[in-house]
Amino acid sequence: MKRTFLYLILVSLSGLGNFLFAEDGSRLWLRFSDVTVNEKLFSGVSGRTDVFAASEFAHAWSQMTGDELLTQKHIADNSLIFALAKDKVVRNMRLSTEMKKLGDEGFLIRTITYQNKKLTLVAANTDAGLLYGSFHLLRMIQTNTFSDQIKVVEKPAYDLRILNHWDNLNGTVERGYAGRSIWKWDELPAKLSPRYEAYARANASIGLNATVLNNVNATPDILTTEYIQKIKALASVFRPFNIKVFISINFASPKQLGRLPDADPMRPEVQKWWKEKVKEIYRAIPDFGGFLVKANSEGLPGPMDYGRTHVDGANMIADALKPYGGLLMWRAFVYEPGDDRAKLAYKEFIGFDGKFRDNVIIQVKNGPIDFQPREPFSPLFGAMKRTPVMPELQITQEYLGHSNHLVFLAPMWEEVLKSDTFAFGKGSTVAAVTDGTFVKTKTTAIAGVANIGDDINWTGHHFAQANWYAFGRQAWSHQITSKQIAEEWTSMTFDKSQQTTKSSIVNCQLSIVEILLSSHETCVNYMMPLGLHHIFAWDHHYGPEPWCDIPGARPDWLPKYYHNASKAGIGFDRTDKGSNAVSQYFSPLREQFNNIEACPEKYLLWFHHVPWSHKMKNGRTLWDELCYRYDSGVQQVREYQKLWDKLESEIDSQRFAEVQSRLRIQARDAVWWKNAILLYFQTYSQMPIPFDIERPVHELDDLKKIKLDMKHHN
Ligand code: BDP
Repeated sequence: MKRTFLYLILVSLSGLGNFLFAEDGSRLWLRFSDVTVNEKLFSGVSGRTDVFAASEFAHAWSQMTGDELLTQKHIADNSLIFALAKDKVVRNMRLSTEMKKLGDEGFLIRTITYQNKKLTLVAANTDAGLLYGSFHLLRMIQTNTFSDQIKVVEKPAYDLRILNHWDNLNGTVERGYAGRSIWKWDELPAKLSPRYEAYARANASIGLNATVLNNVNATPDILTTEYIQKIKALASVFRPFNIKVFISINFASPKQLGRLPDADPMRPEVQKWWKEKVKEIYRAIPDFGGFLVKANSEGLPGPMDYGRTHVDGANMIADALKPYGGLLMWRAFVYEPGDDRAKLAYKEFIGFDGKFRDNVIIQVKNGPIDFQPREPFSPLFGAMKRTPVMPELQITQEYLGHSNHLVFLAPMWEEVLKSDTFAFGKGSTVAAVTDGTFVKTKTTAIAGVANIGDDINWTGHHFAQANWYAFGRQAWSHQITSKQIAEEWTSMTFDKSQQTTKSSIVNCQLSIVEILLSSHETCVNYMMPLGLHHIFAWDHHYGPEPWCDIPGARPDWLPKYYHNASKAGIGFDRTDKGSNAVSQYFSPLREQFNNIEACPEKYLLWFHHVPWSHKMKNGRTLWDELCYRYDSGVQQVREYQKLWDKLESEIDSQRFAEVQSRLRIQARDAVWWKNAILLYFQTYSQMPIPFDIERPVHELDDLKKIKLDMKHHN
């Protein structure tokens, strides 16, 4: 990485651009032309003017002001900048320990007074740091937090902040709800869609620095010479934005592509095949990131097909990547049948702790099952004490209403990252056991499964952009609050779409933030409160199907496995009297989860099978509480509809109408969920729905007949 040092100087601001853009959501949160810059401007870029950060800043600047950003080349009176560059203020800073601590991607932004002028300085050790610093400064301007007293020092929590695309080479996207893949494989490498650069810019603006281009359910084709050329073309677009490219690979590739008899990791020809393939990739893309592997999971091939272990398979590929500094991300999403599914990944991997090469990192989903609306954290976090582990979050809303429901996921991820594992005593949060604080590793990382497609607004629902944004911000800083993220995103995304007064903009933004911050809990309430999980419709996971029964299906793919409803009660007994999944957690959590009185109610039915008449902390019976939770989920969505409708005059008509229409779907779906779940479970509880709650408007038998045509949901 090039060592560099740059400072951007804003003495004051002037000018106002007036560009007209369609309000179709395509500009994401980078709506620079809508920024009101209301002071007088003098700006300069000094140091190396060829720095990419400077051109990105200039790009935004010209949209904000309608003016070109002045660089030292253009400024008639550039003596100030030259003098500053030579001045001891800057020289001292260059050498300061503070600068050293910034590492490769950190930056500082500071107001200094120089020759009686207030200047804003962005400084970093590398081009990448400057890029992040410049976007941070832009964000301050966008969110009206720019001042003449800035003192910001930032560096990222994780080394690698990665989007995982589940994009197939045929252009479809697994669990994608925003159109087709943005990667136009047929056109690559010759034709580069302008979307690639826009994608890279958006990622850089929120601190993301890596991408896995293709689905974890990978086909061997991605490793053909033809595809390597296509990947190379994408990598060249992303490189200036400091984004490293990774791909998912299929473990059986040596057999299928290389025509070897098998893909046994102990077979020398197999090892050689991987070495050659990796060499070919690095010849084309010297800064290639590495591979992501889903092996022996959901029918995919892996080392266990040959009586080998995950360690054998991972280390073999890691050895091929090692000479080039490549990283191998190996997924722990495995659940060979045989025990409570929530225990399987831990059981499989815990014995491998400390046995992987140092360029292997284990990718663990946030919860032990599968990206449910709410899960306790996976017990693998903290348990692997000598192995790098990276959290995998799901940005795409597979289990949270696809792109029809407005659900802001930052609070869910914040809950996970801030959960205490107690692995190294109090304070060993999921964040701290994965960011290098407790487990010393060469590389730390966090991944989010992308929700991006080729829809004009990128993510299907306009508000789903907030989840892409939030993932980037939390990957950069796991200490940032959901509230701060919601406020930032809202003020960058819904700024001055209409010519309204300042106070109406503020009110509008307050309403949006209010919706965002409560929306995850709302969704949990109308889908799966109190620790319920996986009671979704078969396969597409949209809508309720707690009664689902597919003859011959794996039991742990069916809702009944998880809810266990009977006349006696409901929930999965994972206590020491049941599957004993609680034993995979550290004390005092395992005792807490094990004890029905101490277990947090949000996880009650995750860990316990509970009688319908069980007394909740608020004095209600479990059955009544369930009814009220579902009902409050419905009421909350209705509230969002009202809040949104009130904003009509504040929001551009296109985005207003599109969100309004999806809120209607969400409200109907919430009623559907409530009716389906309560009517179905009532056949077991045989208790009345509390009389102050709105009555169901469906018949259970009709709800059971619903089979969705998922074309409408993709
Ligand atoms: C599940 C999805 C499936 C993915 C799998 C995975 O339903 O489409 O392939 O996870 O993460 O959530 O591998």
